[in-house]
Amino acid sequence: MQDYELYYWGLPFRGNFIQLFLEEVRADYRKLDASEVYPDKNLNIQYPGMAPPYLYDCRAQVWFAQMPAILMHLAKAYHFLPDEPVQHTLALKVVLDCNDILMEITNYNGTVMWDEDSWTEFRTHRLADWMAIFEKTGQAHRLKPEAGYLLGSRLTVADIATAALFGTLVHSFPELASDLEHSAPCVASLCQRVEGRPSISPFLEKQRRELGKAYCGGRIEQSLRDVIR
Ligand SMILES: N[C@@H](CCC(=O)N[C@@H](CS)C(=O)NCC(=O)O)C(=O)O
Repeated sequence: MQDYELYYWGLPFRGNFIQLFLEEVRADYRKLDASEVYPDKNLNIQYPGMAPPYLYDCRAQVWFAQMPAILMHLAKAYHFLPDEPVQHTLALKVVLDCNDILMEITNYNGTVMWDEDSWTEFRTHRLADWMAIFEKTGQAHRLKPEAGYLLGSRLTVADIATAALFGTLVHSFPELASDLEHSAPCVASLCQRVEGRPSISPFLEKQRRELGKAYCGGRIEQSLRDVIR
């Protein structure tokens, strides 16, 4: 029996936050398709969530939904939280910021499709501000262009989440690489360092070979592709 089962679609979007972490710690896990649980069996699990990702902790025999909760569960188990208690809260704040950005970039899970004007407004203001928020957090912890981590002296869950967010975004939409470079240059290179880690890069190479530039899927990804250029 492996230690974890991760249920997500064949897409990076929210799943990669969990999967990059599991790869980094070389966890013994199985990735299964979200359709094994969602939507039909969703209410049958112990602590149902509204939507994927789901993590089943096989040893504890507990189901978790909600990406930030899953990531914090793993971070505690593998000592991937910063050492200072105040920084624990900051790590959670970073993961929640990431999840807010996922929600915003998909226009609230595809509730409304992007058009040129709404996308330009979002890209120029809120997305740029979000990037600057990460850069400022890193600078407060001595993140430099060629070295350092978002919350201090060692790799934590906040770095994995940051790379899963912005690394995936600029891979899937290379047009946004210059936005990240402009608003958050140290974060841009942090993402490259995390993605290049020996534990993570073989996974990403294989995933990107198989999935290409796929991001969140569905009509909302198409709408993003139509407006990003
Ligand atoms: N707040 C949840 C959001 C989960 C979520 O929206 N999942 C998306 C895929 S990334 C989905 O399948 N949505 C379909 C739905 O909400 O029914 C989390 O962070 O895990």
